[in-house]
Amino acid sequence: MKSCVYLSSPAPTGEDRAFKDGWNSALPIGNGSIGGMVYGDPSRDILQINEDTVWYGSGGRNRVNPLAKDNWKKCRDLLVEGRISEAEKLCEKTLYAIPDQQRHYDTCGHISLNFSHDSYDCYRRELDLENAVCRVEFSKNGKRFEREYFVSNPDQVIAIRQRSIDGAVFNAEISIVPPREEYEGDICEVGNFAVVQEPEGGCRYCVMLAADWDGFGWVDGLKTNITDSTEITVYITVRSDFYGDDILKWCEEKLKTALSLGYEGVKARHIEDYRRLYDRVSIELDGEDRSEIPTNERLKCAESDPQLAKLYFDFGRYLLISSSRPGTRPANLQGIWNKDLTPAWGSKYTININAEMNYWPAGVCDLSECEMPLLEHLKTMLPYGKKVAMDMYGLEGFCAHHNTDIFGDCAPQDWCMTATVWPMGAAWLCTHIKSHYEFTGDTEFLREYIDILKEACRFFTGYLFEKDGKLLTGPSISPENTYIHPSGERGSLCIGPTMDSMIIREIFESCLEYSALLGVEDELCEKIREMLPKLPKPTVGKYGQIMEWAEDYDEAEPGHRHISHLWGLHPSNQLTFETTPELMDAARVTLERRLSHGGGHTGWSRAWIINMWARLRDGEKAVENVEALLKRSTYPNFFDMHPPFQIDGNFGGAAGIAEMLLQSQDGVITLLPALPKKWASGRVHGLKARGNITVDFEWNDGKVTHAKFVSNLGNGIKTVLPDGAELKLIGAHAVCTSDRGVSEFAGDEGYVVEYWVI
Ligand code: FUC
Repeated sequence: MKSCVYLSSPAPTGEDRAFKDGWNSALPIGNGSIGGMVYGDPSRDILQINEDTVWYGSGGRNRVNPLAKDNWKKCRDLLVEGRISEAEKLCEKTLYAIPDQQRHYDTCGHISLNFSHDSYDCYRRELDLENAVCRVEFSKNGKRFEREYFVSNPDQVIAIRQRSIDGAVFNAEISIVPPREEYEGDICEVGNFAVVQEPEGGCRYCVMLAADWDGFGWVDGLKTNITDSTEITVYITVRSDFYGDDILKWCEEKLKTALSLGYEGVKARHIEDYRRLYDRVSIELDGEDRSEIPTNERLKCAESDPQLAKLYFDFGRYLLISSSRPGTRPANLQGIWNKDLTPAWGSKYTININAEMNYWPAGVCDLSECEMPLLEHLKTMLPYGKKVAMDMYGLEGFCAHHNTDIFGDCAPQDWCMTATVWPMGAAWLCTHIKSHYEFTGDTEFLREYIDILKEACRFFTGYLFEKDGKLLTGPSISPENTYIHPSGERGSLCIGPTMDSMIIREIFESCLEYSALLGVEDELCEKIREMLPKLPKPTVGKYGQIMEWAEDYDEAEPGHRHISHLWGLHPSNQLTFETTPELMDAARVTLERRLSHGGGHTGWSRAWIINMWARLRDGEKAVENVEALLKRSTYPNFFDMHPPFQIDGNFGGAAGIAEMLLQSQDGVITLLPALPKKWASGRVHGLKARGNITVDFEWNDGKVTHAKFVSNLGNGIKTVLPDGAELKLIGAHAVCTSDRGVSEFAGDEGYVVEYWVI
């Protein structure tokens, strides 16, 4: 079944809606760096454009509050004494950064495409996820027209072609529309361009356009006019001087190459490049084919349409490949797609869940190279994070708070008591060093990143403090919740929230494991080894829940969207049925409690919940939340709705769907850990398990009938073989079977374990 988002009308392009809700019906295209939103109107079309380095202002600012160093421990002492409001007042005055805002992501404006197609019928618009091409079809007076749009990674251009299928002629007027009033515009050898300067010392960027046509055409300022044509092709490119390029020369070269390759040449290279990544994985869930119903209509009946989950999964992979490629900036809160000059939350990187969630599908979907921008960003952050640790806390090591921007700013963001002072951002990001390594097994990568991990650990060796024999963080928060103190006071600032200890445990343990593996053990490891036993373990509270804070406080908002204290369940594996069964029960109570109070009301929160139910091996609850994500938190263009649009839910949802089909977080590859009855039969090809193991399998009536595991690096494979499995081994041998029924295999690089259940 073809994987495509299909809509039966264009996105509204009228002045009052185009850059408001109309945008949520436009379809995203991108190559990791350059992005476009396709409205697809036959007559007055819009392509809204972005480039991943076009951010407002410049970097290198030191926003740390100069009073912080002398006061953060006073805040801590007040919290220990239970003097919460005094602690929060002191925090506001001394720990909040000045100014409070990091830099934000911007739009590059749009391309307006006016055609002589004022009346039309037989309209269809689709985003073909298999080829990353957006296609619009319509008829005028019985003559058929087709328009295609894509963004090429090898050639760094947006390509748009409109052609008449029946040889009818049309006119077109195509204009570059910069987002700001001030710009330099001109014509050049290949076409025309606009250069815009971002305010406050920000980057300069160029939007350049070249067109190819039959008929008659001329360029006039930012406008290209074409008459009596049967086929026109438009190439657009965008480049900022973030990388220090001569942007006009760069753009001209890209457009010249595209013009000389021609539309079919550029398209063939684009599809080959894209499919190299996309075709690695596929999932099929058997069921009725509803692909001829517009996708936005199908969303309304999500509970009877398992194919939508497959489409959501494919769309998530499409978005990752289209917004994050080696060498680009990481996908931000909106990936690369943003229509605003002042976007929600700055469309930057919120690192108390959102930016990390963007990369949850990378490993399992065999797209680990698309995760590199996030990991590379740690290198950008490191010098700033070390300065923040020193200037704000007087400590060595790497510290970031709950946001970062393209320049790697690590100082606190916003003046917001529930979010701002949380020194865990770098640490959470560093857990991606572990997950990236687990999926790829790439020790060279680990060697390159171990020092960053160590710097994040080093910060906590100085920062943690001992209370009643436990090492705690503070002043911190449990993102972004508020507790009720036994005195009746409400507070957010606290000491020792559960998530902090879980994250620190993870980076400490990784640091020890990888230092030993790489032979780079040092004094820091010694220190960590002493400290680890004193890190608090998760505790069960009065409702049978995992406690969110160091004390069993009630939550002011029991249905809060953040479920930070289940971080150990997902994304981490500190809670498992095998090692901590009583905590798994408590995790279930925690989740039920959140949901019964209205949890999951934002798209990303719902997506996290899917992953958590999958880890709790409850397929019915997981699918209920997949359906809720589709029905309540998805825009017509399939973008995740926070609201407004935020891409994390798309990525978290895709990861959750994979998590329902395959898990490997505890070293054992489990097939169908959380399969709902509705997904009774299907097939998976190419998902990755930790250890760099490629997995294919098929199931029928909820039971695996065939599975194949390829150990790409020769790492051990552990899995439970179903009763009656007929085994075939290539280059492999069985090592042992444990009392839990886990069979273990070993072999040469690329060895294969395959079985059938007849
Ligand atoms: C966190 C969340 C919000 C939103 C923002 C970008 O602060 O609590 O819901 O996703 O990030």
